[in-house]
Amino acid sequence: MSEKSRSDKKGFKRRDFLKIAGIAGVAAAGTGVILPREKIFASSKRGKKGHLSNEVKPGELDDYYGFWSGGHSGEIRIVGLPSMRTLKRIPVFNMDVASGWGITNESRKLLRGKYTGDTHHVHGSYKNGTYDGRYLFVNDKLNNRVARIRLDYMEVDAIVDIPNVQGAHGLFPQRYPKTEWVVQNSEFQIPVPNDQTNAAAFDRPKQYYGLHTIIDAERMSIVCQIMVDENMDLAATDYKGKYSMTTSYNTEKGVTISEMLASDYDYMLIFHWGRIREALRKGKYKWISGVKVIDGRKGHSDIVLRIPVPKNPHGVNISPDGKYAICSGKVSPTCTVVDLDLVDRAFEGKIKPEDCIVAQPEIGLGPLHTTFDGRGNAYTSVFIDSTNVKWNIQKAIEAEKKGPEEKKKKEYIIDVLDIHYQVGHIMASMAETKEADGKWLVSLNKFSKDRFLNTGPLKPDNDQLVDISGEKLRLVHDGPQYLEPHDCIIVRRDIVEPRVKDRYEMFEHPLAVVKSGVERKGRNVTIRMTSNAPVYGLQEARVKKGDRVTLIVTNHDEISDLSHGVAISNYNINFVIAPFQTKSVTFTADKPGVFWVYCTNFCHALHLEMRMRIIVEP
Ligand code: CUK
Ligand code: CUA
Ligand code: CA
Repeated sequence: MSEKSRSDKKGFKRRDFLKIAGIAGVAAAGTGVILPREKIFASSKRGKKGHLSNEVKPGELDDYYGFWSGGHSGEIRIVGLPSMRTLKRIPVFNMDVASGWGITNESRKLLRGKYTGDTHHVHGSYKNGTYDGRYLFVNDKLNNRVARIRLDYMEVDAIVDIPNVQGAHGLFPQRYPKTEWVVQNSEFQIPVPNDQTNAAAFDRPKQYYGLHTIIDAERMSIVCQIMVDENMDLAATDYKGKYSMTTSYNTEKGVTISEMLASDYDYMLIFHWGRIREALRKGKYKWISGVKVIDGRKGHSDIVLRIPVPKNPHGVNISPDGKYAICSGKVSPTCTVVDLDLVDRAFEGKIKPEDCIVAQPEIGLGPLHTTFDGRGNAYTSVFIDSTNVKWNIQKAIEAEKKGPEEKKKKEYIIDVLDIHYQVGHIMASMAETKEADGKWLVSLNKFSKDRFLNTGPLKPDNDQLVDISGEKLRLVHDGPQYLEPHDCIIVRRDIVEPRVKDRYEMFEHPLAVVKSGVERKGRNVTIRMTSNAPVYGLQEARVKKGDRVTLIVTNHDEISDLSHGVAISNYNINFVIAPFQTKSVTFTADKPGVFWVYCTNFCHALHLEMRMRIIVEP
C-alpha cells in the first residue's frame, strides 16, 4: 500500500468516527501529544558573538508577555517576546464584534454607554517592587476612565470613571509594598467642577486646574484627587511607597501652543503620600463631583514638590534601584535626573527643590521616554533624531559634578541606535520593576516609513525589537502594529503564566445556565441555553413580536480552545463564549419571522449545524 492511500484510509476512519460521535456532543478537540509547557522555552539562547536569539521555533513559546496599549483603538494587545507575535487583543474601551465586547450585557454594564477610548499607559499590579501577575491597569484619555484587566482571564473586570478631569493620561500603580493605590494624571486643565455651576471660569484659563487622582486598586473607586495649577503628563511611583511623580508641560496655563511654550522651565511634580493620607485623616478636602479634592495648588499645601525642569518635559521613569526619577526635556535636548533621597530633604524644607537634580545629560533632539537595563544604564527614546540612546546614569552624575567641560565630552553616552522612525515610548524587559533584566528593548515607533509593504495612506506603526544584552544596541526585528499603541510593559512569562486559566469558574456568573429553557414573565422572556459542541441546549425558542428578550448562554465545554459563538441573524447580535463562560444579551423582538441563531466560532466538524431557531410570532 502506498503512503498516500494509507493516509486516505486513516482519514476515512476519522470521518466515520465523527459521523457517529458528532451528534452525541463529543468534542472535536485535537488529540495530539501535548508537551509540558515549561519545557518549551525560547529561553533567549545565545547565538553568534553572544547575541540573544529572537527565534522562536514552531512549538516553542515566548519568554515574555508583552502588554501593549492600543492607543485610539481603545484596546490592549498581548505580544509574545522575543518573537513579537501578536497573541491576542483585549477589548477595553471599544467594541469588538469578534468577542462580543460592547454587545453583551456583561460588557455593556462595565462600559456604561461609552464605546470609544484612547489607551496610552498600561501597567501591572505590583508586590515588593515587581509584578505580581494579578492585574493590568490602563487609562482612557478620551473618556477619562481607568480599566482593570484581571490576568487570569485576560479580560476587563472593572472600569472607574474619573470626575473633574480631561485628558486622563499618565497612570502608574503603587510599587511597594503592594499595589493599593493607582495614580492617574489629567493632561488638560479644566474648570473644577466643569459644569454650569462654574460657568464664570469657562473663559478664565487661569482658573483651569489639573488633578492627580488616586484610585483604590482593589475596589476600583476614587480615594481622592489632588488639585494643582499645572497640567500633568506622565506618571510614576517610587519603590518605597512614599511618592508619585509627574511632569507638567503647561505650567503656563496656556490654551494655545505658543502659550504652552512660553516659559523655558516647567515642572516635575512630586506628591507626598504620607501628607495626602494626613490630609484625608484630618478632613482637609472638599467634595467636588462626589469625590474628595485636596488643594495642592502653590501656596495652599505642602503635599506637592515642584522641581523646575527644562522645557515642556514628557516622560518620567524611575530607575530599577529606586534611586532616581528621570524625566525628558522634549523641547530641551536633556534628561533631568532627580535623586529621590534628596527629595526627602526638599520636602522637609532642608534644600530647595532644584537641588534634587543631580544630572542633566544632553541626550538628543526631542527626548521622550526612558527605560533601564538593571545594570545602571538608561535608554532614552529621542523623537526628532529617531534614535534610542543608551547612557550611563552614574557617569552622567559624575560629569555633572566635574563641570561643563567634562559634560561636553558626553562620555556618559554609550551607544546610539538609529531606529525606523520617530519613536514614542521605549521599554526594556521587566524595566519598570526592580528585576529589570536588560535583555530586550522595544522601540515603539510612530512611523514605519517603507519598512513594510505599502498598505495605503494609513500605514502601520513599527515596533522594533532591540537586543540590549551587550554593550551595543542590536536591532533584530521590525513588527508592524495597528494604530496606535503608546506604551507597553514586558513581563517575564513565569510571573503571568501560572495564573492564567483555561476556563472560567462557571458559577462566578450568577446567571450560569445549568438547564436550557424558555421562561416568560409578562412581556419579558428569558431564554436560557447551554452549549456543548456541536449543539445548543435548545433547538428552538418562541417569542412574540415586541417581547423584551434576554438570551443567556453558558458554554458547558471544558476543553481549552473550545469556544462557541452565538449570533442572531438580522438582530445585530454576535458574541463568543469560552469554556464555562456565561454571557447574555437583551433585545426587543421587533421583527416577526424565523431567525437562525448560529455558532460563529469553528468548534467542531458539525460546527455549521450548530444552530437553533428563534421564532418571533407576529
Ligand atoms: S505619551 Cu504617547 S509617546 Cu500618551 Cu505615553 Cu509619550
Ligand atoms: Cu460551536 Cu461552532
Ligand atoms: Ca511649558
